[in-house]
Amino acid sequence: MTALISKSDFPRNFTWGVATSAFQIEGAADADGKGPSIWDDFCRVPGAIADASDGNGACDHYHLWESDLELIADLGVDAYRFSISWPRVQPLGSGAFNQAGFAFYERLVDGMLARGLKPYLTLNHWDLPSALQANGGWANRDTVQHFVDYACEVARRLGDRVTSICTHNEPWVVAVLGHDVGNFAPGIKSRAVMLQVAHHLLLSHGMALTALRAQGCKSSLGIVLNMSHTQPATDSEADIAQAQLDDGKGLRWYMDPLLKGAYPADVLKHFGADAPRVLPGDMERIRVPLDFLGINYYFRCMASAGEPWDIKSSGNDITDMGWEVYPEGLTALLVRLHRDYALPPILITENGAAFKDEVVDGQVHDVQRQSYIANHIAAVRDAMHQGVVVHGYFVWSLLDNFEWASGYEKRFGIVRVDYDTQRRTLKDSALWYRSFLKSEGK
Ligand code: IFM
Repeated sequence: MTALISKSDFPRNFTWGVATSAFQIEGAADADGKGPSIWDDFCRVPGAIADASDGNGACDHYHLWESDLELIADLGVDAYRFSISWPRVQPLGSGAFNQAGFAFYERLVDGMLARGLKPYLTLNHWDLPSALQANGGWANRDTVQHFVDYACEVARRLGDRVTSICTHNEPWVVAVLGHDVGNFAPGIKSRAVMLQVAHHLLLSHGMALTALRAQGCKSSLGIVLNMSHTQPATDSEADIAQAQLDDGKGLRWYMDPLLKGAYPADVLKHFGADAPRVLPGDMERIRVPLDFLGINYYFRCMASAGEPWDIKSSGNDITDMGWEVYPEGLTALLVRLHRDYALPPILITENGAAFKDEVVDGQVHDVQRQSYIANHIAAVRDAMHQGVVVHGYFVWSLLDNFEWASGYEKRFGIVRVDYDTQRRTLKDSALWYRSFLKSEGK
C-alpha cells in the first residue's frame, strides 16, 4: 500500500533532492587529464563486476551534464547531491591539480545555481586515485593528509557556491566491502586492514572539517553514513546479543567516534587484536561539530546467531538487490538515533530501490519504486512527528547507473537510461516525485 503524503506535511524549508555519484554516472574515464581510480582498476579484475562492465561510459554525464541538469530542474527538486571524482581533479591524489577537471565541476555547479538548484557536494564517493592505493590507500595514514589537502582545494574553488560539503559517503562500505569482504574496490580481505581503513576515514573526515572551517568555508559540513535498523530475528538471548553486535559493528562503530569521541567498548573487545592503531588526539580530531549528518537508508537487518533469517518469512516486498522493503525501519532508526545521540540536523541523503523495470510503449510503470519512495518519505514524516529534526530527503538515484559490483544490471534510477543511446526516460516514479513536489494539500 502506498502512503498518502503531501509536501505540505513537511516544513516549507525542507530540502527535496535527487542524488548520484561521479563514478556511477560520469563515464569519460580518462578524459581531459583524469587519472585512474581504484574502481577503474577493480573493474578490470576478472569476475569482479557481475556483467563484466566498467565505468568508462556509464551515463556519459560528463558530456550530458547540461541536459541532465535540465532534467533535474524539471523535476522541481531544490537540490542535487553529486560527488567529485578525486582523480579527475587531482590525477595522482597528491601534488598537481587538474584545471580541466575542476572546470567541469565549476560548469556543473554554476549550471545548478543558474537553474535554482542547491549543490550538495560529496568529496569521497569511493573512487580513490589509484596512485594512492599503490601506497596502501586508506590503510596508509598519509592518505588522511592527502584527503585534507584535496578537500581544502575543492572548497577553495567551489566552497563559495555549494550549499553543503560531505566528506565521505558510507565509510562502512569502503572499509568493510572494500577491505574485509573484498567484493568492492580495492578488493582486500583483512579485518585488521578494514579497521585501520575505517579509522583513517573517520580521522580524515574530522581533520578535513577542521581545515575547511579554518579556511573560512561557509558550506554546511558533514558526513554520510549508511545505516540499517537492526533487530534480533527472534527473542532468544543469542539473537539479541547478535543484534547488539551487528548494530555495534555497522552503526555504533561510526556514530560513537563521530558524536561521542570513542569507539564502543563492547565492539572494541570483540575485535580484540585487530583493533586499529589510534594515535593520541585522534578521537578528539574525529569528534568535531557536524552541521549535518547524512543517512542512507535502504533496508532493515535481522540478526540471527544461527541460520540466517529467511527474508521471505516477513512477507514484505524484496527489491532486485535482494533487500527487504521496510519503511518502518527508517522511522525506528531515526527515533533511536535521536534517543541515543546528541544529533545535528539529519538529511536523508539516499533512499531508493532497484527493481526490474519494463519499458512498455516507451514508458516505465515502476509502481514498486514509486511506492517505496512514497512510503519512506512517510516514514521520515512519522519520525519528525516524534521529534527527530530532519532537514531534507534525496532520492537515490536520479539515473539508472553503474551499481558497483552489480554493474548495470541493477537499476535504481527514477529516470531510465538506455545505455545504447544514452536516452533518458522519466519513469512513473519520477513523474510521481514531480507531482508530489508540486502538491500543496492532500
Ligand atoms: O549505488 C549505491 C550508492 O553508491 C551508495 N549507497 C547505496 C547505493 C545503492 O546500492
